[in-house]
Amino acid sequence: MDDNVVGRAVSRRAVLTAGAAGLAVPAVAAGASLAGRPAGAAAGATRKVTIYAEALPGGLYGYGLAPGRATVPGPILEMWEGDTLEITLVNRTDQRLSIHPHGVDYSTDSDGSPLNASFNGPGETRTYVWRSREMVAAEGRRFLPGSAGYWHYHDHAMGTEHGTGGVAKGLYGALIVRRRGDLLPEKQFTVVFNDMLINNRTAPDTPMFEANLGQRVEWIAIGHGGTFHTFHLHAHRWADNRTGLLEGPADPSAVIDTKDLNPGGSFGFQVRAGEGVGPGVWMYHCHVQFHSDGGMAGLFLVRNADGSMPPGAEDAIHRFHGHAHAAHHEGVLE
Ligand SMILES: [Cu+2]
Repeated sequence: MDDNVVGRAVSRRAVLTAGAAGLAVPAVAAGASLAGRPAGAAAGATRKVTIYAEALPGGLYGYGLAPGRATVPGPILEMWEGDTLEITLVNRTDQRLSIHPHGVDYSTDSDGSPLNASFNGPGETRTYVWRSREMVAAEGRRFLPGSAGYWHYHDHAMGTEHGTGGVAKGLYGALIVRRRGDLLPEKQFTVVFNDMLINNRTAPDTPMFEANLGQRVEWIAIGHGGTFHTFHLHAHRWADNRTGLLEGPADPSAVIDTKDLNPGGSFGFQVRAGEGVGPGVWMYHCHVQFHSDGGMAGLFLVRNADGSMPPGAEDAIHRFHGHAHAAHHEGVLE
């Protein structure tokens, strides 16, 4: 029964967090049963998930958890450290494509690369197996790291041997491997800096993420494309470690509000929305100035604790939408 609970929770979280819109995750219900599990109780479990790759309007492609539900970015996939995720990828496109993970273990046939003949031909279904492991003490006072982390997955076969075409067009998403005992968020946002785009969109059409004051929100930041970036979130800070949370008063992690976000890289963190600063409309953006001016910016709306709009928020959102992101508007309109 426990395995079913966890399996269902994983897929529900993935379903409910799919897409660029930053939808709410009722993780309190799903998470409570997970958080209460004895450490290690479910280690070694195998979960199965089916993912559909589909063409989307505008020349984009996306991954989804049901036919007709593909999004950019794809669904947030989560696993407990020590568990295995068995992914059946259904290719509903006329293109060669795959799914290739970062941060977990896999055999060459689950590599997702044409090099290893590991991809779905047009219309094909193929299974990929991702394994994770817990940290273990090894000889020589060494610790072999576990798999826990904020990782990501992406196509590695469309367009080129490296999936450059698929990544450019939206075949990417977040992969979270959690360590037992990790705090679970109430909301999750995936932000992908992909060349000069955020989630393949440009301001003011970038996602506006929303939370109520005090909610525990998790950001997963991923870099793609051929350009280097810096991710910045206004008015919030996090610890530069695995979780973004200080482990205690002696935790030596630097506390930051900006972090490099480069192709292939990823990180994540949790903050309480508006903690110490209150509700309001806060920007997230690339801090390379010509990138933010060019449209690499979006909004984090922190509502009042009761969900109502704080003073000035409507005006700020309106200003953002009327903003002069001139270069990009011209590009979009052409
Ligand atoms: Cu940038």
